[in-house]
Amino acid sequence: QRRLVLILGDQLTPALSSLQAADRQRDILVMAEVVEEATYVRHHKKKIAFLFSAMRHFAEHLRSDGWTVDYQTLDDPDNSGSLGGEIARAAKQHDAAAVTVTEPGEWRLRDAMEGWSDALGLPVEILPDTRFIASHDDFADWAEGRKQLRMEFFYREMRRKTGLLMEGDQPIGGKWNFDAENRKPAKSDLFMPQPAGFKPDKITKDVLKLVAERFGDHFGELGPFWFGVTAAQAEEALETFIEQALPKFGDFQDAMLTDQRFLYHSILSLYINAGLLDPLAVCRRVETEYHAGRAPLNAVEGFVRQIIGWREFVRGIYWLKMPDYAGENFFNAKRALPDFYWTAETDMACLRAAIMQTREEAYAHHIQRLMVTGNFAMLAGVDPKEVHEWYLMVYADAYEWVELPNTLGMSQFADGGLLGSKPYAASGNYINKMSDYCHSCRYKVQQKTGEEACPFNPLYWHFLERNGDKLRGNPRLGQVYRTWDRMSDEKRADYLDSADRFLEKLV
Ligand code: FAD
Ligand code: DLZ
Ligand code: SF4
Repeated sequence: QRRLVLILGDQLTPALSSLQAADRQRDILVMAEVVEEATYVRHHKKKIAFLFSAMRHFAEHLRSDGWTVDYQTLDDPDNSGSLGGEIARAAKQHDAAAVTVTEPGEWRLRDAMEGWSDALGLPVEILPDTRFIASHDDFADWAEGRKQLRMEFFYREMRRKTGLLMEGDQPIGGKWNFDAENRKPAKSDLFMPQPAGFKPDKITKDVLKLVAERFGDHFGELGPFWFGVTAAQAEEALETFIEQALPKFGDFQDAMLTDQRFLYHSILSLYINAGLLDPLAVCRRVETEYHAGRAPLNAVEGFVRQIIGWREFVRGIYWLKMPDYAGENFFNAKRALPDFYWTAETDMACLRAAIMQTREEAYAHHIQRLMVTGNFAMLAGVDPKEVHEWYLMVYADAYEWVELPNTLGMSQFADGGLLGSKPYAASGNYINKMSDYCHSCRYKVQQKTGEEACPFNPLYWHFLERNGDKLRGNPRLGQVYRTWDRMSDEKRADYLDSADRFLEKLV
């Protein structure tokens, strides 16, 4: 009996569990561009264009591979506007007996799918997403009975499970983690790597036109559009990264430079999350560079840890804790997201740079997300829900399963320390150490208080003081609070007053 197999926009791989379970002679694959997915948050234009083009290319690939694909474009007059509507239309049209889908990455859609079977009067089978190393049960088993969930211990399990960078049951190099070597500031030079860019083909050009017409008022620049949109192009991007940037990936992982948006990062998250690259295959490919002596251990281990450690870990937390997780607000922060997160119009050079490149590229690297835009929002007391929605909208790699724990947990500490042991709060000094932003800033990073002072400086103490009841008991903050307590009353008042003045003007 004929089945429909729904393939979502971030499931673009032939290895997908639903495709593995399907019969290419009998079954029909359904793919649909729908307004609901493009607007449940108003995604960056580049992100929508990337996904629609990648979806259209993948549909072509499937057809050439012998599959029947029912592909609904956004501008088709019959388009119902939602995935539920599209599957209902297709079920009727093709007289299907059942629906199969690989589990979606977001709780929202997973929850909606629970109602599909009743609505359609057909069985709907939801298969596990086998693109991950840890299944939901694996993670739940690991988490069971632990007071704290720490990435480092989970990561070691993933190293053992995959055998990546292992010598028997021991980590290569005698240590699991070389992060201490990965904190060097960078200097710009003429030979900085650039991520592989691709010229839009006819399919992409059609999509760009459609996105400009239909989503022209969404955040972000549509052009120049240089993302890869096929598995082959994503492979090329991987090889470019390996050749140009991987050897220094570790050393400069935390660095930031005004005129270097990509530094030694891979710019692969959008491809991995959409299915164009397989995460484990990427790690194995990168591991061969270490064995061939072309990349040092701190780079290769650091890269592998981001993928089999952090990426898997945040997904585990997401499915373990949703749906309540999205509503957490440990500090009870209520401020609206400042306007400059949309316009980049601010005198703070670090925020301006991070937001401008976000607008133009739908990309910022990890330390910009964590220590610039994230850190500022937490210090200023912005409502974590607004912060979360911003991150989900503006980055080409953003889906809730990976974005939410990173934003709400790691960057805003809104889960009260489930994901991290202390808030990533930092004053201007950290940004100055890791970047060149402060040279071109109107504010003075060395100045602690007053009109000219870097706003991060008073905001840092204001954050700690106003949340003292929640944070003073944290052993990792003991030293910081001792420093605060040792200051004169006058100095403390000066900090708090400077921060209040800044916050009063912040809209
Ligand atoms: P690289 O620095 O080259 O890292 C290599 C790969 O490791 C990435 O491609 C990615 O697949 C993985 N990775 C690295 N760090 C993480 C992490 N913390 N969590 C999960 N995977 C990681 N990543 C997303 O993929 N989608 C998001 O929506 C997202 N939102 C974030 C929001 C905040 C507030 C923060 C602090 C981080 C977020 N991250 C997110 C994690 C990280 O910033 C991005 O994965 C990374 O910047 C992507 O760029 P890259 O491919 O050049 O990464
Ligand atoms: C993000 C996105 C967008 C913008 N558009 C579509 C779409 O039109 N059709 C589709 O199947 N998927 C789209 N996606 C990806 C989904 O939002 C994603 O599959 C879910 O959020 C689950 O991760
Ligand atoms: Fe950012 Fe402060 Fe440096 Fe300006 S001085 S760039 S606001 S850290």
